[in-house]
Amino acid sequence: MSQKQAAPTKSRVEAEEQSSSAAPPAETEVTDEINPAQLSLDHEKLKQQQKDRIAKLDKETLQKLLYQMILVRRFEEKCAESYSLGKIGGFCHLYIGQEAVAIGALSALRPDDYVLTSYREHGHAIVKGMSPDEVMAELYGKAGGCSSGKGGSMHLFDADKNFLGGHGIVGGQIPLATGVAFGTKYKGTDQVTLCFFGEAAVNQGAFHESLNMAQLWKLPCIYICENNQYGMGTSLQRAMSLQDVSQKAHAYEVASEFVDGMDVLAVREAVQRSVERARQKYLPTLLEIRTYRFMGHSMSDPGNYRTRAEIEKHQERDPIKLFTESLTEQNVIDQSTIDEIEKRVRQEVEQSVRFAEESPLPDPKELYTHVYANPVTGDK
Ligand SMILES: Cc1ncc(C[n+]2csc(CCOP(=O)(O)OP(=O)(O)O)c2C)c(N)n1
Ligand SMILES: [Mg+2]
Repeated sequence: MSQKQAAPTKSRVEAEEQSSSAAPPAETEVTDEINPAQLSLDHEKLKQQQKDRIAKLDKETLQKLLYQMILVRRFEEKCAESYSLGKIGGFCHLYIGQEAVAIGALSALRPDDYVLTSYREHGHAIVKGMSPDEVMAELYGKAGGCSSGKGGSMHLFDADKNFLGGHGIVGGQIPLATGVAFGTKYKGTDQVTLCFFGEAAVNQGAFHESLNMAQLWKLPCIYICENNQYGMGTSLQRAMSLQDVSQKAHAYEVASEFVDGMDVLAVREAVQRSVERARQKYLPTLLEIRTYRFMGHSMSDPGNYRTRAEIEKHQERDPIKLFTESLTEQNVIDQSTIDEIEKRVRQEVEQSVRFAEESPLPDPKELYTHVYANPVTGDK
């Protein structure tokens, strides 16, 4: 008689490293019912956790994080306005509500680390060091854009800044990032690669193949699932059998954590732990960062798959509002600091629109440059 196999352990890596994994909170189920008392309790609890983290950081770092979140928010509000005016065409996916994820995560990196992400990438690109001018011009389809106006919103790219896109194929960037991490390890550098993707990408085979190889080959890649709970108009509940995304790492013995994506400092700390694991031990990590997008999937989303009440419930935990309140209560900033940040941001965003408006359209002669053609068949 065959011996009964022992139940699989949760994760060998987790057990070894005592990573501070937290289980997703039970109350994450989305309902239309709003309980103001519960909301205010949640808000206070989250603020207290954030305050404990604030106490560990210097004023300059904290103010920079707030400035970056406000810059990305205002930049995208301007994108929405310009899109409605017909100045931006094609697809345009806004990141409003999710800012704490990119800003917290990128604050844990060195400039020479790599970042790859999906089409919801305006914020990642700006925080990785690309100028709002070249990003806005790209959205306008102008020659001054980072991809010479030929890529648009979904194809921001800057190899000099180690920002490798901007990808329109759901999950397409996951194997690419795995390859980038392989490349840095092969060359013997200690750079790490951050790969962002939505929770719908987790159902793609490419995600599973990448995690398997990353752990097997010990690659310094950090997989960040920005779980905003929807893939276009389909909720996570309707599309995924195991909704605790962080648990999927256990199948490959990859270390994982569940993180509150509305707290910029919680994200920063989780990514710092992952970066250390990647730089020092060449080990991958999967982070499930739970967040919510306040706008539609793209600018053309009628939004009839969720209620206004559901959106408002999540807006109570707006990451910028939460961080501003915590910083104010901790005396790190006051109203005059907030006004200064808003003024500086307004000028930068207005400047980016001026730059985009004044930049010429791409020269028609450029039509076939940078276009991939198969050298064997000649297919475009
Ligand atoms: C391989 C592939 N299948 C389908 C699509 C169409 N599509 C574009 S975005 C999207 C939803 C992706 O949702 P998620 O990964 O959660 O990212 P989010 O948009 O929420 O940031 C789908 C299905 C695509 N671009 N690529
Ligand atoms: Mg999603």
